[in-house]
Amino acid sequence: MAVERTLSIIKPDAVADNVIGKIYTRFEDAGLKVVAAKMMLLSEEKAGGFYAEHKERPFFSELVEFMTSGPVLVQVLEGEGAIAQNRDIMGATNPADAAPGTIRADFAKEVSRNAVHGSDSAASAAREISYFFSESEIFSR
Ligand code: DAT
Ligand code: MG
Repeated sequence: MAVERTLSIIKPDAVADNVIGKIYTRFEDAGLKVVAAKMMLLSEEKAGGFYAEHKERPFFSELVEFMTSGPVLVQVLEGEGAIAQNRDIMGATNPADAAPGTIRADFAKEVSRNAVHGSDSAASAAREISYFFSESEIFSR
């Protein structure tokens, strides 16, 4: 399998719950390297643009409101099959459906506040990484 990069976000609920380190440990234990990271408070425009594919969904305004409600930690993860690997360790979108031991099962409380984001395909990873990072801010190792 090829080395890939994927875009990950630790969402405002998990930052507020003070579990950044615990979630980073999950990435590292899964063989994913944090090769770029920044903490930021997303504007409505930045959050809405990030989730543009969901613009017509009934939960869109709630999603943008939540994603702008406090700081997030955005990172690029790199590793073998990183995109699928990250989705695996995140667990299902709804924490009620997430497999035991996944990040969402352990750190999220509801579908609308589900602790982490992870790119779902190579195309979305490329778009999402460049949405937050320039190539000079990414440190492969
Ligand atoms: P994922 O984050 O697992 O890729 P998604 O792309 O379908 O899930 O949705 C993006 C985010 O939107 C998701 O992390 C939380 C929110 N969301 C999805 N479905 C929802 C719902 N039924 N009610 C409230 N928020 C929802
Ligand atoms: Mg998604």
